[in-house]
Amino acid sequence: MFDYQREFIEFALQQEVIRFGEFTLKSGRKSPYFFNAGLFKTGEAMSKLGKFYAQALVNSGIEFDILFGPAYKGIPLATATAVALSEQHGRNVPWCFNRKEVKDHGEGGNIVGASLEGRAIIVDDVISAGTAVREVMQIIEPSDAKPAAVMIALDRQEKGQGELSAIQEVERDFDIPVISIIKLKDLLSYVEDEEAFRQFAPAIRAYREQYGVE
Ligand code: OMP
Repeated sequence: MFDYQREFIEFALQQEVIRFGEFTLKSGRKSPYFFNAGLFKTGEAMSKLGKFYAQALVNSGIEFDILFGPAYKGIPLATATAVALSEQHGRNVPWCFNRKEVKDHGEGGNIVGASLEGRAIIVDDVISAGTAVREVMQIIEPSDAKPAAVMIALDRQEKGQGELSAIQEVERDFDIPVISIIKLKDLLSYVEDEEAFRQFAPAIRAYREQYGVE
């Protein structure tokens, strides 16, 4: 695990974005941990978060032209990443997002911000079973953009529709990489290392036995 990944876990725990307990996921799976990106809820938190996304994106070496933030949760994430790319990495990258409701007056259309074209990075929060990211691909398909990668904060390393991980299925079906700031394995090794969190490790390991993939 890199230093910035450990820092990210500590930051997310401090903001209560990562919590332990019993949570029912979108997929119906019952998880002993949950990552709620909506709880990065101050200016300072968003500023830091954008830096983590931008760092992971730059480290990936992937070439891209535009950031796309799918509504709703992807919108502030793409915004914060674009700001950090400009301020920290000297890269002035266009960004845009979709409306969930199609607008038929005013400027019309359902994309706001830069026009959606070129190699697009889809900036989102979490992939579990991969349903949300498939919906995003359908939004991009009719545009002039081509997905270059999906960028998320947490890869839960779970099975998708079959035996592969949801991420492997996305990589296979859309022929693009998925970049994450951290993966479940990083979170688990952090929890195992830290006295204060070690109590949560057995439930996470049991969950990984049931739904996880390597
Ligand atoms: P999948 O569509 O199954 O990949 O789940 C991804 C979505 O689930 C995310 O976009 C979130 O809305 C939600 N989610 C979280 O935000 N955090 C988690 O730790 C787990 C989930 C989830 O429900 O799987």
